[in-house]
Formats: sequence, structure tokens, C-alpha cells
Amino acid sequence: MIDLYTWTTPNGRKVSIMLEELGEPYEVHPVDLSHGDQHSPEFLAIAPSGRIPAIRDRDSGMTLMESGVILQWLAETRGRFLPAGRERWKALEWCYWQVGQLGPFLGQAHQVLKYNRGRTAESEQKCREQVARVYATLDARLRGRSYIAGAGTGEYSIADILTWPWVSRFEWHQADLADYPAVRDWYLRIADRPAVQAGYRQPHYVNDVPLP
Ligand SMILES: N[C@@H](CCC(=O)N[C@@H](CS)C(=O)NCC(=O)O)C(=O)O
Repeated sequence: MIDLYTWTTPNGRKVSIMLEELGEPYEVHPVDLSHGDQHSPEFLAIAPSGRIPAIRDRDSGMTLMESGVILQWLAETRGRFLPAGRERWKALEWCYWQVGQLGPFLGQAHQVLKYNRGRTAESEQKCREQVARVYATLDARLRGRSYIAGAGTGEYSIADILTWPWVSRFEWHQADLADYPAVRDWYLRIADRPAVQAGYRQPHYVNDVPLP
């Protein structure tokens, strides 16, 4: 049994989607970021950075923070959603790209373009350029492929599960998916999965999966 500490954000939904995909039993512990729950001593004992998501594996007692390693650990211990051999490294390459580039750049865009809109034209322009750049990278990768990683046209993996919840906030970072047809097709393909819809609703329902 996995204890999942999470909130209604892209990083949180990565883990609930993965657990749903695995059919893994898990208990959700909401960490209300708007009330500062992430700073409580109880949560900091599990996630020293004070950021969701985090998990605790009841069987081993191990705790993990950071969505990338949580998904990699689940994939490797359950033997699912991570290709083998050389393709494993290519999948991890895209996982690291998500955690190191796509996530932080889109997160910054949410701060500037949604929460502080109209304050600094220069920052807004910079954010739009960064959004366009990560989307162009993803679109180029997905052209002729169904999924981000895997041989041939690809196989559904943790690279998709890490990336998709951020793209689901396309309205927040003002990306028009019509400009990125390969991303749009991939986004809709994954949005159709029952496990993705179930994981998206954790720790509680906010809205249906946004559709372009
Ligand atoms: N690199 C971390 C980022 C985690 C993160 O930024 N979590 C945000 C929500 S999406 C958070 O907990 N923010 C609360 C805070 O910064 O106080 C991961 O991938 O897990």
C-alpha cells in the first residue's frame, strides 16, 4: 500500500495517474498548499523540500519526494511503463527533460501569465518564448510517434505520465494546441485513458480533463 501526499497540481497528478495506471492500492493524503500544509512538521518529515508530491511505501517504510524519482521507482519496482535496454535511457532522457525544463518553464509561465498578468511585458514575452520552445521540442519529438519514448512509434511510459499533466494546463500558459498538432494528438490520446481521468481527479475533483 502506498500513501500519496498530493494536491490538485500537475506534479501531484503525475503520481496519482501512475498509481491508477498500475492499479496499485493507495491512500490519498491531501496537502492543501493554499493553507500551508506543506510546511507542517509531519509533511516535512516525509518531504524535506516541503513540496508535493511525496509517497510512503507502507511495506518497506521508505519515503520519496520528487515526482521524477517516484515514477521511476514505481516503474522499476513494478516492471511497467519504462522500456528496457537502450530505450530505457532514451525514456529517462525525456523524463529528465520534463523535470528539468518543461515543468519549471511552464510553472514560471503560470506565475507570470496567469497570476501576475500585465505586470511586466518583458517577463511575459520571455515566458511566451520559453513556452513555445518546450512545445516545439515536444511537437518535434512526437511527430510520427504515438508516445514520447520507446522504439518505433513509441510505447506509453513514465515520460508521458510526467509530461501530460503539465500540458493539461495549456490554458494557464496560453499554449494553443492547434499550433502543435503532434502534441495535440498525443494529449487527446492520453486524455482518453480511464486511469488518467481517475488520477486527474485526485486528491479531489476540480474540473474535467481540459480538452482543446
Ligand atoms: N521538482 C518537484 C517539484 C514539486 C513542486 O514544485 N510542487 C509544488 C506543487 S506542483 C509545491 O508543492 N508547491 C508548494 C510550495 O512551493 O510551497 C517535483 O517534480 O516533484
